[in-house]
Amino acid sequence: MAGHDNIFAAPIEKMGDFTFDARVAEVFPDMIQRSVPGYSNIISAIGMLAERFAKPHSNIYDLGCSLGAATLSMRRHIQQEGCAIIAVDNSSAMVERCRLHIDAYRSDTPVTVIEADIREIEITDASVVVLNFTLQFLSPHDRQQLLEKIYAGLRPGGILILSEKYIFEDDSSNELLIDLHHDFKRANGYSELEISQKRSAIENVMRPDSIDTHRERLANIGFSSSEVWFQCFNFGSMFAIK
Ligand code: GEK
Repeated sequence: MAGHDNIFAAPIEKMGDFTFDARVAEVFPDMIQRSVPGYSNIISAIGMLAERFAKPHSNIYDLGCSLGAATLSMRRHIQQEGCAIIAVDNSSAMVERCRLHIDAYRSDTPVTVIEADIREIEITDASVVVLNFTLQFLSPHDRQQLLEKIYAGLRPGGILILSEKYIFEDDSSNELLIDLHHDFKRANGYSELEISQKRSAIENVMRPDSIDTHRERLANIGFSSSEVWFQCFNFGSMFAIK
């Protein structure tokens, strides 16, 4: 069963880079709830957006699905017939547990959980694509390529839901929003040591973009519109429509 996240609670002598291993997968629901402001609201709204945008006989992708929270929310909401959800993650620990969550209930909308790198998979005939806090783990070059592939695989009128941690160009605003995020973590029971050790571990594997960078990149790729529909501190979610 899922546990309490105390991965960074004790002093760590040599800080390795953060990886999505079995230890992380085990505590992931607790970790993401206590670390990402608005996570549950975003998951619920992904279901609502999928209900609105899913088209009959189309594919729905959840890229970097972790334990499948967005997939489960979409599966609950989608009413169109013939939709297929494809959930992808390259962490075997996540995929193994994700399959257990998906298989716990039956539904009319089939879900396939694939262990793969999202940079390698094909995206075809999609009406909805979700990148819920995943794009930020790729290099800038790979972000661009993945978004181009998603655009090419989306049907006209299809939606990309893109949730990310942001940086802000104005230094003092950026620091304030980071501080508020750390207050949020403290309020959720993380200690100073946990906050600073997690920050060091994640800094090498996650380099956030600004909202402007996201919007410009999406427009340059060809998306007809994009908008931030949720933001809390330095975390948020956008949609982009083809
Ligand atoms: C949620 N969307 O709960 N290929 C496949 N998966 C990847 C790759 C890659 N190249 N890089 C990272 N991942 C989820 C939360 S977590 C966000 C997403 C976080 C996977 C990685 O294994 C992890 O499961 C996920 O992306 C990021 O709605 O932990 O901050």
